[in-house]
Amino acid sequence: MTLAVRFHDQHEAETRASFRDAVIAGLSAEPKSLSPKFFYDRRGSQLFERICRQPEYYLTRTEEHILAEAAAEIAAIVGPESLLVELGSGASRKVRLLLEAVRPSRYLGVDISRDFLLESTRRLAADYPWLEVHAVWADFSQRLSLPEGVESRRAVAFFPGSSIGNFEPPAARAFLADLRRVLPGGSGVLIGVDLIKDRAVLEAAYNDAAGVTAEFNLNLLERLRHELGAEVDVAGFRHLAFYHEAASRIEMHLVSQREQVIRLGEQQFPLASGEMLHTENSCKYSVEGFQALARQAGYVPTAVWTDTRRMFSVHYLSS
Ligand code: AVI
Repeated sequence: MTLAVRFHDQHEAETRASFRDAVIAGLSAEPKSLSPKFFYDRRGSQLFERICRQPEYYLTRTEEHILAEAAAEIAAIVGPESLLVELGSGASRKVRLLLEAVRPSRYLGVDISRDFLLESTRRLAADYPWLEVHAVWADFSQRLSLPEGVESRRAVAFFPGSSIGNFEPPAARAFLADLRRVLPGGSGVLIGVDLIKDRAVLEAAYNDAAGVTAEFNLNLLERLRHELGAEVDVAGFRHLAFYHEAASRIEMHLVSQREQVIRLGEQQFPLASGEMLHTENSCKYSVEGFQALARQAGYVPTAVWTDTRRMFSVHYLSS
C-alpha cells in the first residue's frame, strides 16, 4: 500500500528571476505580451479550476464525458502500462476517469504549481492505494525529462484539457517531438484537443458570464504586484477574449483602460489607452489538422474519440 507521494523538484532554482526577466522581455516587446504559463500561481490554478466548472466552458465536461465513455477502449489500446505521466496535472481529476480501466502501476503528475500539485497528488495517493504516485514540480514547456528512478519499459503521456492549444502550431509540433524523444520507445500520447467550431460558442467559453476568466486573466497582473513588487493598477485593465478565425485561435488580452505606466524596479513600461497586452492563444484544430501536426512530430495517430456534437477530441498517438 503506497500512501506517500514521491516528490521530484525539477523546477529551475531561479524561478523568480526568470519570471522577472520574462516579464521585462514581454513588456518591452511590441506588441506587449506575457506567457500564459504565468497564469498558474496558486490563485490562478484555483481560478482555472473554477473556469472548468463554468457552463460556457464546454471543454472540461466534454473531454471528461469522452474519457468516461472511451475508458475501456483507451485501456485496450494503452495496455497494462507501468507508467502514466500526466502533463499539467492540476487537480488530477481527469486521470481518475482512466485509472480503474487502465490500472497503471505508476502515476507521475507534472505541474508548475507546487502546492496545487502536492495537494492533488496526495489526494490521488489516498484514493488509489494500489498506485505508486510521483509528483514532479517542473515547467514541462521548458524542460522535459523523466526523473531518475522512474524509468520504465513503456509509458503513456496524458496531456488533457487542450493545453497543447496554448502553444502556437510550430511550438506544439516541437513540443510533441521533444516529448517523443523523452518517452521510452513504444510509448504513446493520449491528448485532448479542442475543435474548431462556431465563433459564438468559442467566444462564450472565454467570456463566461460570472467573470471567472476575466479574473483569471487579471490575476496575472496581481502576480506582478505580489511576486515582483511591480506598481500596476489592476483595475486599469479589462479582460478581452475573441476568436481569430484565420489563425483558428482564441486570443486573450488585457486592455489598458487609460494611459498608464507599469513600474518594475527601475524600469517603466508606458501603455497607451486601449493598448493590448497579449496573454494567451488557445489554438483550435480540426481532427485531420491535428493528426497532420502529430505526424509531422513523428507520431502515428492511432485512434481518436469525439463527442457526438464534435466539440472536442481525444487522440491516441503512437510513437
Ligand atoms: C489550459 N488551457 C487549455 C486553457 C484554454 O482553454 O486555453 C486555459 C484557459 N484560458 C482561458 N480559459 C481557460
